[in-house]
Amino acid sequence: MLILLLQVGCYLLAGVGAAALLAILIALYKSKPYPLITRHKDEKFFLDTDTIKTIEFPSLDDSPTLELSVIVPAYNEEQRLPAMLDECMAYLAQKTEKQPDFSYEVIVVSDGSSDSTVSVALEYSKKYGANKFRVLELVENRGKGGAVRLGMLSARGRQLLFADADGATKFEDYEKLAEALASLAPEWRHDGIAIGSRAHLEDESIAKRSFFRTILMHGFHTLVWIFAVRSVRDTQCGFKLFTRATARKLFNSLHVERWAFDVELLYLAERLQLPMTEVAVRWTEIDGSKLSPFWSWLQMGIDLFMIWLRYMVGAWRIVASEKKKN
Ligand SMILES: Nc1nc2c(ncn2[C@@H]2O[C@H](COP(=O)(O)OP(=O)(O)O)[C@@H](O)[C@H]2O)c(=O)[nH]1
Ligand SMILES: [Mg+2]
Repeated sequence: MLILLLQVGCYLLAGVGAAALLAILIALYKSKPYPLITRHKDEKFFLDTDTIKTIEFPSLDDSPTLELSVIVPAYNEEQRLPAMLDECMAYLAQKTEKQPDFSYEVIVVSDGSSDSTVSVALEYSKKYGANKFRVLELVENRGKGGAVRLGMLSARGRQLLFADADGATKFEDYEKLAEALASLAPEWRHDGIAIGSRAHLEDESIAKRSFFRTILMHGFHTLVWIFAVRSVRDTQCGFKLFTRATARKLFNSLHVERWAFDVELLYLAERLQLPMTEVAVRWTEIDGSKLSPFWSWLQMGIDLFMIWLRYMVGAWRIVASEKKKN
């Protein structure tokens, strides 16, 4: 009886192993070396709320015409978005008062939301005008990475920041990121990334979190370290600032559109040896996260492994480094 059970166990294990291997091989076989960035026709335009006309977004390849673009990915964020936008717009207006040559835009990217995220955002566009505030409505959900990318590709700034819709980071801390970025890259043609970081809050957050979430967090950090990024302690903070030159390189090379996109971005930055620095930011955990603790972490773990494997075997390549060779 025991032997029979052992035999069944071995077959089962071998079956699962073979299925996993097959899945990996299929994933490798189906990978395209460079990302295919799809953009529906309607996703190329924004509504000018003054003239009620649709206007085509500019391209990240164009020369910049503003100082700062803020990209806010938003998926079903009708509840959390207003507080974040109020804080952000108030800060930016105040900054312009002190520094009249500072110019900015905010782009809310609705990631195929099914609630009233788009109409909430359009109210802001009406209030502030489409020069300062634009809404990019994706017709189909891509995941946070996909939404951030399309926002970046439509932006006009010399610097580009992405910031989560829940306002977890104190927006004012952009100031610290901008200072850090300026010391890495004096102008937009130079490369540089300033990464908002919650690493200094780790002990505090462990005290508040459940044991299970703490284990998941350490497991995730370890996987990131093994497979992808070694020089950044907090890869996941939704507050990162790029120069335009760096945004062009990274967002045209990015493959992952789901949660692990931050890790791929930083992995690419390490491979391309782009200057980057982590900057401590103030952070408040906001209720309503859409990351389910277990399944999202599992998906991210698999994504991390696949990022490593695909680049290792050359199934994925870096657009920017190919360009450099030519
Ligand atoms: N869950 C989810 N969030 C998305 C998606 N696309 C963009 N986002 C945005 O990603 C940001 C972070 O989401 P959040 O649920 O607060 O995640 P957490 O703070 O990492 O726990 C928010 O601005 C979301 O609106 C998507 O497909 N799913
Ligand atoms: Mg959040």
